[in-house]
Amino acid sequence: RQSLRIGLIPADGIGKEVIPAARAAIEALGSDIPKPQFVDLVAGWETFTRTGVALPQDTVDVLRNECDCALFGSVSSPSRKVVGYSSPIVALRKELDLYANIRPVVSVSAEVGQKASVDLIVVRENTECLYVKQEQLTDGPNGKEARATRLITEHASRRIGQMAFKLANARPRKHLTIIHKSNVLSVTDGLFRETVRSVPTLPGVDGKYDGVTIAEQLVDSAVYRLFREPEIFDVMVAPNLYGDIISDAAAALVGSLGLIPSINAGDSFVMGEPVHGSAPDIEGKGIANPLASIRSAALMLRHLGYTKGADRLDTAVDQVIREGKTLTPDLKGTSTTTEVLEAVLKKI
Ligand code: NAD
Ligand code: K
Ligand code: MN
Repeated sequence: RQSLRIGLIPADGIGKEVIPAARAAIEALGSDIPKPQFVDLVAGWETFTRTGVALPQDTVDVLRNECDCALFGSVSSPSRKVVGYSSPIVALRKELDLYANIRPVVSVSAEVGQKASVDLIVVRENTECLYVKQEQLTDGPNGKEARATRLITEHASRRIGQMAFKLANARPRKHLTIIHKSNVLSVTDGLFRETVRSVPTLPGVDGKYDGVTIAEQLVDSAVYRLFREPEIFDVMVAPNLYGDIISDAAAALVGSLGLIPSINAGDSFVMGEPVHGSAPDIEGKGIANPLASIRSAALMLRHLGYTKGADRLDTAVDQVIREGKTLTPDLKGTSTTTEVLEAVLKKI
């Protein structure tokens, strides 16, 4: 590959502050990766208020036809229902069939309030569950009634299960925990659980996952154990909503959402994305933590096989956290986004 075409979709709020930092970090890698070519693309709430569409078709087409990968910032989705609006990130994950959301949560320094020995990956199913967004509001005999469809398919559960086994098998501990609530939701979560469990018996697997130990944990007690003994978890695989919640909870153990990266991965495309949202409470102040986005760039590069570039980004971020001198206020520091970026660039 001569060049690496990277779509950039900062979207809303602090996305506009942290995605440029990730871009600068990638540019600093020089010849460790093919020459990056960035393509600026729009989506989000601001795009919606300007144009009436949150995810322009052009953005999807350019990503599909002209990009090798992408970085997404964060959207400001309103909590109330707005006619014609629907979350562009949820739509993008579906449009590009990015069925796996992979979220590593790792502690590197107790100094900045990180709970020791957290080293886990949340593998979140990214296309279905309650996020199919089929909701109805009707009038019942005693007032309004709201319903939502929760879709769990064998197909989606199997491919996320395969992804989780593959990731677990590549880690030293090789331990996989299936998160569900099938004591109550025996049909939907039951299907998820059984399908993931059956991955090692699929044709073609041929004992590949014999070394992986499998555990299960109900989602509520999983959060409890996550806070009390996070070291028991290695890879956690979960349906969409549980995975969303568990990974935000895990972020608290390492000090800040501003540290947690993710990739949205499919079989033919990958999009890096910090786990956090648009953070309206700190938007425009120049103090958003850029490290989650830089780590997301690293994760994206690693997924594409550019291990050396990814390692350099991760090592630089870890060094800045360990030194503890240049940190944003979410990590009890006093530095700005730009100062943290500069510190990372120096390490790179
Ligand atoms: P949030 O992640 O935006 O913020 C939660 C808290 O964490 C806030 O106090 C914020 O200041 C802090 N925080 C988050 N990222 C930070 C960073 N990089 N540096 C420093 N502090 C950081 O979650 P929220 O407040 O629940 O949601 C705000 C908006 O973001 C909503 O409109 C929501 O829909 C949207 N959102 C979007 C995504 C996405 O784009 N995938 C994900 C979550 C939330
Ligand atoms: K985000
Ligand atoms: Mn979330």
